[in-house]
Order: sequence, then C-alpha cells, then structure tokens
Amino acid sequence: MDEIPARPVLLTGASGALGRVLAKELGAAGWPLRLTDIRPFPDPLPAGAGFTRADLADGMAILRLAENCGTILHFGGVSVERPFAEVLGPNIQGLYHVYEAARRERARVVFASSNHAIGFHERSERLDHDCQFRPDGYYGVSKAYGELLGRLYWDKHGVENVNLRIGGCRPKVNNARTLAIWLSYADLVRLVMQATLAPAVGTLVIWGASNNARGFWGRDGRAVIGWAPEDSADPFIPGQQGNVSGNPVEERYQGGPYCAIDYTRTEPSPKTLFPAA
Ligand code: 15L
Repeated sequence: MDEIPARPVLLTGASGALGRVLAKELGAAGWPLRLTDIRPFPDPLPAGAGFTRADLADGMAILRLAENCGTILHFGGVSVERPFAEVLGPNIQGLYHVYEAARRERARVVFASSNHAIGFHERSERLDHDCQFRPDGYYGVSKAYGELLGRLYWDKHGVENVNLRIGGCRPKVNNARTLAIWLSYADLVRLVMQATLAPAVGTLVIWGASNNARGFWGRDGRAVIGWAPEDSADPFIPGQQGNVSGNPVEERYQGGPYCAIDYTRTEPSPKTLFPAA
C-alpha cells in the first residue's frame, strides 16, 4: 500500500503496545505522523514524525494537536479494566475531546474499540456488527460509549469514523480464547491503513480479528474499506486449545477474564439480554 494521507495523521496512545506498532509501520511507510501519549515515547521517532506528551483529559491540548489533521487514530486511554474513576478522564472525557477536535478539523476518527464492548455475549454466539452492546466492565462501557459518540458525530456533524472492535492483538496466540479473537500486528496495520485511506466510510464497525476458524464474529463494515485479514490463529490451535483458565465465568463469555473481574452474580448472566415480551 503506497498511498500516503495528504494531511497529517494524529496517533493517540503512541507509547502503548499497539501505538508503537502503528508508529513504526506507518512511519516506515512515510506517513506524516503526529504522535501523542501521556507517557514518553519509548522508541526512536520515525522520520517525519513529531511527539508531544499530552493528557487526553486536556481538551485544549487535543485541539492543538489535531490542527490540520485529516485523521485521528485514537488508540489512547486506559486499555484494560480499571476502577471507574480511572477510566473517566482518559476514556470518557478524552473521547469527547477527540471528537470535538475531529469536528473542528473535519477529520476522520479511527477508534480502537474493543471486544469488551460486547464481552458478555456467550462464546457460542456468532455476532454481527449490529449486535447489542454487552460491556463486561467500565473499560468495555467506555468503548461502547466511544462507538456511540461516533454515531452522534456522524449523524449530527458528518464526522466520519471507523470503530475497530479489536479482539486480542498481540505477537502470538497465548491461550484458547485468543484462538477466536486474535488479530495479528500485520492485519492491524493493514486495517488501520485501509480505514484511513478509504475514500468514504460514514460510520462503521469492523471486527478486529484475523481469519480465525474459531472466531466469534461475522458481518461488519470491512467491504466499505476493502480490508480482509491475511493472517490466522489456526496454526496455534494444537498448542493453545487446552490452555484454559478453569474459571467458569471467564470461559463462558467472549470477554473472558474481564467478565470474571468483580463478578457477583450467583447464576450465570442470561444468554438473552432482554426477556421476551
Ligand atoms: C483489550 O481490549 C485490551 O486492550 C487488551 O489488553 C486485551 O486484554 C484484549 O482486550 C483481550 O480481550 O484479550
């Protein structure tokens, strides 16, 4: 993919695991990058990229960083389950600041959403992009909220957005659940590139998973951006299929360990969210 975005691309969360992968690969492809994170950037800066330390809860800082940008790749914020007070600033206020900046710049938002927005669906279910939100913690709620902000800013202000409902994006499959939700780094990079370069996207949800035979997810908006995963978790099946936690709550639901955190029900959560009328 040789095309390069005409306007600068702001990458939040640049010092995080996925941010570092994107900074390196998009930088190597010659993309005009503006990197930001609350933590220092730990790697050599890619040629043509600048880094600014900023807090997502600081709206003015985000507005300044986004000036003249055509795309905001929003990978910043709390990236695991945390108490609500810790999620509030970076993920709730922060998302609002990102969308206000996108609105001002007429920029597109590519948002790192998460499987934890739908984590309380059972693993036996095959979900499409329009399934109900079933967040499995405050972090998952913040991701569902981020997707909904995208809908609001599209409907009300015409701000385009692509919401990547990422599964488990890491170098290797490390347990049985990840056989279903794995997204390789290379598939992530291609996905972000296509989401940025596609001529028109409106508002989309795309499952961020490689081509995994055991996957939980079906239809989504990938055809609009022309993306299809090229990697697969399947070669890891022999080594990882028996690698389960032994926790019944964790193993029942798609969100896995996040569902089991602070779980106080005595009966399993029902398969259907709303009882039949
Ligand atoms: C996520 O959303 C997290 O950011 C990541 O750290 C993993 O926990 C992943 O989900 C997962 O579900 O494995």
